[in-house]
Amino acid sequence: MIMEKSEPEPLLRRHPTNPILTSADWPYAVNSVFNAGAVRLASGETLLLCRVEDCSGRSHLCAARSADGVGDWRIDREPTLLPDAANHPEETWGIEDPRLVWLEELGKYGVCYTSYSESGPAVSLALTEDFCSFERIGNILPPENKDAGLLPRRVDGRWALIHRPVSSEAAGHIWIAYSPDLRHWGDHELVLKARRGSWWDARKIGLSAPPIETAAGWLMIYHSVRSTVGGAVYRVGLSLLDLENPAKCLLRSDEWLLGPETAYERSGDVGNVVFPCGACIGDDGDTLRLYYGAADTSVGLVTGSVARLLDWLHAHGSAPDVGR
Ligand code: BMA
Repeated sequence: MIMEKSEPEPLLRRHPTNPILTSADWPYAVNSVFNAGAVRLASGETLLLCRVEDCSGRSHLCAARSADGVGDWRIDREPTLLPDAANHPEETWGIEDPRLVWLEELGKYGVCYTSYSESGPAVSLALTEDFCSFERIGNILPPENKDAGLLPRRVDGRWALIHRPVSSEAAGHIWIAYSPDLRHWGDHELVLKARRGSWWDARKIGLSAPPIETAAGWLMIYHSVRSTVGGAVYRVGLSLLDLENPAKCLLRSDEWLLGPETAYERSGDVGNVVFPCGACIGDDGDTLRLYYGAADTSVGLVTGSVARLLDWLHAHGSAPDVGR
């Protein structure tokens, strides 16, 4: 007898209207729209700050707003935040991959982004109240570093920033830094190492959306870059950081949660890439909307439940190797 293969409810479900945003939706000519940061505004609307690659190959950021975070996007008619190479030479080759957080203490949103300098990618920070005007704090970590995101509140009196420097062996691990004022960063600590060998998250990993605060700890969604003879494959997994000491990783997932499967994830400007930069939580406090760049070409959306993700991580995760 042939047994039917049962399909359990996936932990992350692709939205049926995926990809939810593409270059065809844009009010001005662009090559591609992907790797969007996400935040819920006070009005309840969802704002995506998308990485938009123009037809010169350089990227800028452009905001799109929607009542339900799924459709009817209102897209800024012009770029929202352009590189400012005259005042910030580290932005010469564009600005990319924003991660957004609401900083309650300041009454402002923090926007961490990659500034693409002639010396390589670096981490920059800007603040905004409305995603119309921005106060650039500028380059906060030098090249080569990217995949940075702030925690939304101070931990033990200091701001905390997740980031991903690249070492001389071309390995990329996830680190944390602290600051009294968002400008001066130090006390760097290694949080999570890329695994080695055939693991899904071998060699290079980096933050996806900024960590989500839960009673169990900071839920940190992260991406991996696996090198294969056919090119790199970008996938997404989970980790959990200690609430009061986020440098301490409690658990990491042994398996990936999301990988390229659909046509729009498998092929595009850079195929085999799912690359989330932003997540929003619904009014129920549990529904997760995770926005990701698909093949460096469009924006996809997957939904899930924070409680289910945590249960899964506890059942299928392991304590990380803490070797420095
Ligand atoms: C990473 C970043 C992302 C990009 C990904 C796949 O290194 O540059 O912006 O989506 O590569 O090309």
